[in-house]
Amino acid sequence: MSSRIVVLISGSGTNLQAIIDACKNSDYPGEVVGVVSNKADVYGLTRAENAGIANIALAHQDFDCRASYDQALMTEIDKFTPDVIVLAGFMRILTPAFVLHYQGKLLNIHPSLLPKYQGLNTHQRAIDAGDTEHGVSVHFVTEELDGGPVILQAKVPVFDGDSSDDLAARVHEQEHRIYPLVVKWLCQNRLSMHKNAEQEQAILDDKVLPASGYAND
Ligand code: NHR
Ligand code: GAR
Repeated sequence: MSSRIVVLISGSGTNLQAIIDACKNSDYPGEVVGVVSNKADVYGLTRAENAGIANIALAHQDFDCRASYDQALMTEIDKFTPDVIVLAGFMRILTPAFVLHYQGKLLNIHPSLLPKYQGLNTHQRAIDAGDTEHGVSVHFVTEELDGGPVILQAKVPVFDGDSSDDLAARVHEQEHRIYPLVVKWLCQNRLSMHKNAEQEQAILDDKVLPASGYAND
């Protein structure tokens, strides 16, 4: 049976598009049933519209605190009865109540080789540090910002003279390859998150994944 995917965005939605496109394949085990943005007038909402997918903007400015925003967000998301929730360039930090509600079903793509460069401006930070490699991580979302267990990473080189935009474009190509793949694993119920004594772990096909996820160089 096809899993119901809801995608949260704040921007242009190229990762959303990659997932929509993957779902067009008849073998893909999921379908995007709804898209929610915290910003109106972003191109990602147009992408949803063009694909005939239900979409809404829920502006965080209309709420007086994070808890009330997240409560409203949960209400909207739950109307879609989702199996999988995908953050794709969603730029609002989520409360513990939200994270708990979707525990084990909530994925994020973060543009760095976690645990490096949690938070924002990751491409510039990698350049400023003189790194020769950079990349992207797909991870389960937990209360700890960009701290949940990594499922899959992809690496890219950093070249001399790269601007932040150059590097972002190179990372984006890898994002569009790996995010539909990880979403597929979750849709197939091959992937889960478990807590052992100290920490959360990502499990794929009954194997505990190492800190850098299910691929080596
Ligand atoms: N929420 C939780 N609880 N845990 C995570 O791992 C999360 C999360 C919400 C979003 C994405 C994340 C990223 O991949 C993400 C992971 C936004 C910020 C941020 O500082 C940081 C990390 C991420 C997303 N947001 C500001 C805020 O005050 C607003 C910034 C803006 O609007 O431009 O929420 O990097
Ligand atoms: C992606 O590069 C994603 O990794 C990043 O935002 C971009 C969204 O692009 N996410 C974050 O920085 C989360 N804080 P998109 O809207 O074209 O998918």
